[in-house]
Amino acid sequence: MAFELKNLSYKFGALEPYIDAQTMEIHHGKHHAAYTNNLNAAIQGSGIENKSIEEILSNISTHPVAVRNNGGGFYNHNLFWEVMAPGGAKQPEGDLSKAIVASFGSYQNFKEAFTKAALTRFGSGWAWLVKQGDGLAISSTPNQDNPLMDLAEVKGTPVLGVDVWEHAYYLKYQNRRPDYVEAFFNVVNWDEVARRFKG
Ligand code: MN3
Repeated sequence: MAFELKNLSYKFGALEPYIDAQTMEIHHGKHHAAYTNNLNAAIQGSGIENKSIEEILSNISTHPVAVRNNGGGFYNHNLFWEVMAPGGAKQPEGDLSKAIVASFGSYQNFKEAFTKAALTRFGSGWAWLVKQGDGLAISSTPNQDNPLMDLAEVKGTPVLGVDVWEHAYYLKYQNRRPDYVEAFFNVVNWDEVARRFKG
């Protein structure tokens, strides 16, 4: 069973004006599609075709770099599309909100720390909110690495991630990564983040 590129659950333009339709269309239809196709090519005949993506990532140090790059790209973008939704900003609620306050002191502190992780990632990569037991941590990873990987510095289950590759924002924001990350907070789907936190 090959890995498949899922359609978005909303239209490419649904996250306007924060993330533009053309960026979404290229990001999903070209970049994510390429990671998916290249992952399938990389695992063909390797004996791991029937493993889940999570299982593959948990042993990623034993696989070729093409599996690391494209398996990460496949997983990370699946998460990214789902932790965004149209309809305006909502803040985290319930157990997730309590965990954010317990781990970072306040929602505002969390937002500042997450933003800093996104802005200080040199070159291409991701910033993450990571579940570790009942608690939460913030990290960033280079390229298409993520916290599920056995070689990640900060390991755990990613519950929120922001793509800071230039392809995620350059058409609308050019070099202004801070503006893009600030805009991202307007489209976070906190219900989905809470679902992932609950596990
Ligand atoms: Mn991307």
